Amino acid sequence: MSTLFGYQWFMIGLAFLMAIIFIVWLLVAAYRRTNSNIPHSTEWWFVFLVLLAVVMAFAWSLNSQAAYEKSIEKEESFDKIIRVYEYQWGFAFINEKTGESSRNSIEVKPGEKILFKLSSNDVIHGFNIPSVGMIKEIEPGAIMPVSIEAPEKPGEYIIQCTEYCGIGHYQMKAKLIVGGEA
Ligand SMILES: [Cu+2]
Repeated sequence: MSTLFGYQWFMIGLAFLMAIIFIVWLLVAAYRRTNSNIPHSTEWWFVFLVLLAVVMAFAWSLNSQAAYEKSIEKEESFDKIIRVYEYQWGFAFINEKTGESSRNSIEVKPGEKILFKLSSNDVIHGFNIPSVGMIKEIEPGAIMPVSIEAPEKPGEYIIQCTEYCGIGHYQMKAKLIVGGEA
């Protein structure tokens, strides 16, 4: 997390430095143009732009690398990462680490931190777990990450679609089964 901040400051600093160099260079060029007959070369513009592009590309790659590492680190802090495919009309769950899959029910442990990666196979669906205050709309073609903390009390909790998605909408429900030891 702190590394990302570091890179961001690095980039801001770099942008400032480049801006200052650019302004000084413009002033020098303007001074030369008005005060002497030294031929003004356009090659320096080109060199400067290439240099700027290289430096910015380098900074950008550092920054995206840091963002990538941060996202991995963030995912590792979850107890479970579950891909959720919503379709007309139901829910399919796949555990990203173990490959375990289930339909219309998902088993978790009390208090577990769960990252759901939601997607829709067809139309707009909703993803609602009233017991944990989760409600999200999912459009086809996107993967939407949402996280919950499983209820502490073992039992069955409802997961349901909250966007009207056709004739089967009212039966589009799944169970969040909380059981076992945390
Ligand atoms: Cu639906």
